Amino acid sequence: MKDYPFQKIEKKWQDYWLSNKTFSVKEDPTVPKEKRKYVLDMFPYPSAQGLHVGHPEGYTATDIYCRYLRMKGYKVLHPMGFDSFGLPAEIYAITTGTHPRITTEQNINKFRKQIQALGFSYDWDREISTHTPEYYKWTQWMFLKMYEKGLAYMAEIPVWYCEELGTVLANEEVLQTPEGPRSERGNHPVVRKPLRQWMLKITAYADRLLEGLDKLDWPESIKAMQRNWIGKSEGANVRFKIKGYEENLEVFTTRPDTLFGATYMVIAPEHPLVEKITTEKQKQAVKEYIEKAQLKSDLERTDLAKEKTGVFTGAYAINPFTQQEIPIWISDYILMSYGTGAIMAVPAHDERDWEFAKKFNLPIIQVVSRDGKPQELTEAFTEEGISINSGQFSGLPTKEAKEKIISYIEENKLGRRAVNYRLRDWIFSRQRYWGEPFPVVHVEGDGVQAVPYSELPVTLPEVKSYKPTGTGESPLAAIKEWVETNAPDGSGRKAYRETNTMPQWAGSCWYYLRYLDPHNDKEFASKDKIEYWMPVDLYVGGAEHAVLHLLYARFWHKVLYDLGLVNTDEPFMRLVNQGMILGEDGEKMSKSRGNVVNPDDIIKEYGADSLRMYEMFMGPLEVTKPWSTKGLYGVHRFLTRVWRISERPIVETEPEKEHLIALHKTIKKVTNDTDTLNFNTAIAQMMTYINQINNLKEIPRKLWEPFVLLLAPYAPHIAEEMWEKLGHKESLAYHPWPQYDEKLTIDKKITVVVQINGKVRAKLETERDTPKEDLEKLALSNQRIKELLQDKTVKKIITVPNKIVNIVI
Ligand code: ANZ
Repeated sequence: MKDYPFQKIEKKWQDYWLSNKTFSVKEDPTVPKEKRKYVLDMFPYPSAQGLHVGHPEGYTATDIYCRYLRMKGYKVLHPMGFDSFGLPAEIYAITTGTHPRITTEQNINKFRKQIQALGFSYDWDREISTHTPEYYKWTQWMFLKMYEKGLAYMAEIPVWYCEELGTVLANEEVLQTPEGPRSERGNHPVVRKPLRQWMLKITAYADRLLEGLDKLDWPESIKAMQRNWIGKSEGANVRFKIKGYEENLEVFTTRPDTLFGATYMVIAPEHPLVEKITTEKQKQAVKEYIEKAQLKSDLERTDLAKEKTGVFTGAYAINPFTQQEIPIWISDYILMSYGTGAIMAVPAHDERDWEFAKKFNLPIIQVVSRDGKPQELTEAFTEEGISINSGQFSGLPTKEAKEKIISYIEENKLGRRAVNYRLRDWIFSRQRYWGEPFPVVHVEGDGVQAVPYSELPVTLPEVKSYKPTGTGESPLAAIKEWVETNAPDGSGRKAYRETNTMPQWAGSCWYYLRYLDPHNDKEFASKDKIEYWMPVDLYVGGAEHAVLHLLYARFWHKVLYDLGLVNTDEPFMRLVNQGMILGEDGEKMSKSRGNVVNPDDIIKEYGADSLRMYEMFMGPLEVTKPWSTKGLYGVHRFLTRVWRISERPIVETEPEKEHLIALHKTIKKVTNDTDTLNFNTAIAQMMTYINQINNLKEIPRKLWEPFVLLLAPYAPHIAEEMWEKLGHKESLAYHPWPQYDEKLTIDKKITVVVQINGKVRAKLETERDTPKEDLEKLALSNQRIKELLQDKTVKKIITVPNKIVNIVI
């Protein structure tokens, strides 16, 4: 099939687009807002491995959509860049001594080449990389804005620390294994360690991050994951007296209606009262228990399936509703980081409390039932129902009981209504070299001072060794000349630079804004340009970013919005997640399985157009699908057939009606499907069309030109080449999209049902408007009807044209 010279064609058009800047876009104020579109891809981390076949999937989808929109007359912003700070380059530097900037920039060059070899229509004048000082100057600038607003603060908190990697890891970067917690990267042991960290107060935005989801056109599954991650719970904080002590034990509960059933209390091993209230007799057991708990992760501790463990403190609390003395236990299923770090246990109505009570023989009192009557419980009854055994509140349905009890609690000063979020503040520092330095210094005897805006960026110094110091500090801590400086207030006092760096998420929180104005050295982006393009109309990327990146970026954007720096309070109006591409064997692609498909090889052998089109033809964009070499051949054969047709004589004669109908149906289907991102079915329709016209020896121009335009977003190189062969001097990139004639797309064939005595017995495929007599003849000659009528007499036939033939016997 060598007659389709894809290599030559693809190189030619890629060079053409680049040198003519075909896809660079300028703001034109005469274009109305609704005619502008911002279509964004999740920018890649430039890994040493280069592009994998998952990248072109999302990138092809947005490229098709952008090319289509341009032909529809839209002004389209479609940029690309690199998320170029990150751990792999630093780890590589530790072993080889090569500066992370050097490897990162090599990788970027490789990525750019690979991306360009796929013919994507990015505006390369807007390319950015998050590791450049011109970029991270603004990341630092935004951090200072947050610091000024009180949204960035320092805290000493227990974090996952990996000795081997020499860094703190986020919860999501830690795996629970039978050998204990391990780093996701490299499988090294990790431990809990209290360290001073920079934190961002994302919790202050919890409610708005929740509410904002309602107006977004995002997959429901992603919204659900964000809601769950934020985890809003409503209930009350209630104070219990501790027998023999001044202090109260405060708990958070979402079920204040079950207070009469609280038969014991449980506090977290880290709870500040543990030491105080533990009796002499229990000291040793408590100490041992706490040591064990420290080795577990939150996930492990709260795992429902896990066998409950615990230890009695020896102390008692007083249930403020029953006045009963109830024992205070310690258990690791209570997290110090949630609510108040203590609970009232209601074993009759909470699964974990039930298990715990069964194991340690604690009393179980039912206080809610389905019908207001007590029953024999064999497990916790966790549903809502009617309160029982609850004094004056008995007989109330759960919702009402909650409200009444909360009012009672507030009136009697036992506590107050409370809301809790699972969302925690964002640990925003890493003990690494290859990241954005914090623009702050620690002044001797005076704490933190911001570096003045005029001195930004605070650039990364050159270092000799990238190895972490092992004390939990970043390699930057070892560079005295950089660390030691003077206080920015001019007081002449000694100051030390912050040696932590920002996490990789920082740069990706706002990169979509820098594309708007990438060379501006006065602002991160001008107001006009933000106003012109924002918000992003379509954002495409992997579902693995469901919470972290997509939640962090939304938070960051809301902060900028509150500062009056952006014009919308949400950055990404519509989100689409491409499905994962699995190996030919149906397994996730991985080096160790040996099932990785390399896009470079495919491009070399079959061309970028074949790869693009194949990835779109595999199935709906959002679903997970396995690679199929056969499928790739199929698409390549299709493009070869298209190429061969383009080599036939083009004639100016009027096409046959049947071919015109085929064309207009194709225009209609490809238009609708491209508009709704249903690329696989659009391609199937183009294939049908090619089969329908393939037997023509000469091709009427009227049948060919529109097809070339329809194909262009999908296989732009071959389309441009064929367009040129048709005699056009200019790229088709901005040529108007073909129109269809609705009349030519209406199906002529219709289905008429045949009934016998009102029961449907057969269906006839006929031409629309077949005359009554012909319909009756057709019905009576139908095989099934003939059989059914064999020995019957037909009394009457009632026929409604285009609809029904009813035979009465
Ligand atoms: C009494 C009770 C009775 C509860 C009942 C539940 C059911 P969410 O929805 O996750 O917010 N809880 C409170 N703080 C906790 C902590 N630090 N660690 C572990 N568990 C904690 O759940 C809130 C419920 O989880 C609270 O309501 C509390 O148990 C428990 F029939 O209080 B409940």
